[in-house]
Amino acid sequence: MASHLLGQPRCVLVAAAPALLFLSLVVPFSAAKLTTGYYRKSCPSVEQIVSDVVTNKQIGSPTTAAGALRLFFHDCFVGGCDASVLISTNAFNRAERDADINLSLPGDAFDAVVRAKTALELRCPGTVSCADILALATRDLVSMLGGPFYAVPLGRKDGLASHAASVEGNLPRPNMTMDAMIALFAAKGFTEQEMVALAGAHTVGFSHCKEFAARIFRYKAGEPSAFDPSMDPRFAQALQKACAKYLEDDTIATFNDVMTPGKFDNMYYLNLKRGLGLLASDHALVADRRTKPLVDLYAGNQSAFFRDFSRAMLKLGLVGVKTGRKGEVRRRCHDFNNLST
Ligand code: HEM
Ligand SMILES: *[C@@H]1O[C@H](CO)[C@@H](O)[C@H](O)[C@H]1NC(C)=O
Ligand SMILES: *[C@@H]1O[C@H](CO)[C@@H](O)[C@H](O)[C@H]1NC(C)=O
Ligand SMILES: CC(=O)N[C@H]1CO[C@H](CO)[C@@H](O)[C@@H]1O
Repeated sequence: MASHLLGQPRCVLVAAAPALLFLSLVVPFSAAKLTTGYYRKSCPSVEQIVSDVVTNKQIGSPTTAAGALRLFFHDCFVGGCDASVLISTNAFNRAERDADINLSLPGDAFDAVVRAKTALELRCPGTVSCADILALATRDLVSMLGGPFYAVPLGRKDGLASHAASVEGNLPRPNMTMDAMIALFAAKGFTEQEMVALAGAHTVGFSHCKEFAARIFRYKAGEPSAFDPSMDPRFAQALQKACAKYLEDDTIATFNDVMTPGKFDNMYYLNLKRGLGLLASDHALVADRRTKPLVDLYAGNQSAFFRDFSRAMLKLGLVGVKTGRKGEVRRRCHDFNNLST
């Protein structure tokens, strides 16, 4: 691996020094084979094509970007960044995307990848993996929202398995303790600092009411309107109003970042300090002494957030990557090439 391609001293260190690999067991050796120039000969315009397609998609459907970012995270944390999250359930297999937690993995983000794949199949058939498309699309969409633009090493193969049952235990839940959350990210090779930087993704997108209902309804037994006292009272009351009918209507959702919902910025961290964090897991970052200094850092310095978010996203994109014969380049992103697998 050429170190300049990653430009990431920490990742280079991990890849170049096998003795250190025990620190992050899930970044496999194969990840070192990814390069930004992977399709230089076989599909030189891949980045331009993906960028054109997803830019158009985002303009038409502004929820695409946050959806893609979450989709990428879920894909990488469940069995590696191998587009297994894109596989459709069929009569023989309940796929990853149909785990309960998928609620709201939104159609627009799937569609953005499918459209980019269609455009790429016309230009360079059978060449670019769906896993690489999702990684590129996510990067492009983050930067469209005002976030950082970072290099994306390529050469991921698409995975050969996708099971709903593999999801449990691999994704964080809003009601997890900080110990459990730190342990989950550590198991995927991420430090506390990287976890806090990645959580900054919640500066965009939505959450459904049931994900934070426990904070705003009956926080104290027998008191229907009691909310978590760590929340700004006006924020909590506004959420109670917005979510009043959430049990009858499970589509009701609210912005993760109430101040600048569609902008990728460091407002998420400023919100946490003001009691404007939406999920219990968001607020926990500012309440825990291990993570609070990092929240303070990113709240005070957007460049530091962008730098660390970019590095952590690059690392996220290497989790469990498959190369060579460990995977395939799918013809259609939602089906394995051999449909009977
Ligand atoms: C730290 C632990 C995390 C927890 C507990 C968590 C949990 C959640 C939950 C419950 C939602 C709302 C889903 C819904 O109701 O539709 C959500 C949304 C979202 N999450 Fe996370 N998440 C975490 C970390 C991350 C990371 C690391 C990323 C990406 C790098 C991410 C990206 C997103 C995005 C972009 C959305 C908005 C999706 C949309 O608008 O469609 N999250 N998260
Ligand atoms: C967290 O929520 C999930 C899903 O709603 C539930 O199954 C689990 O028991 C909860 N865990 C804790 C520690 O409350
Ligand atoms: C903010 O972070 C950047 C990037 O790490 C650093 O170069 C800069 O000095 C920091 N700014 C302040 C005011 O601390
Ligand atoms: C977007 C998506 O794939 N949603 C699915 C999530 O899982 C439920 C069943 O658990 C399906 O009905 C949805 O279609």
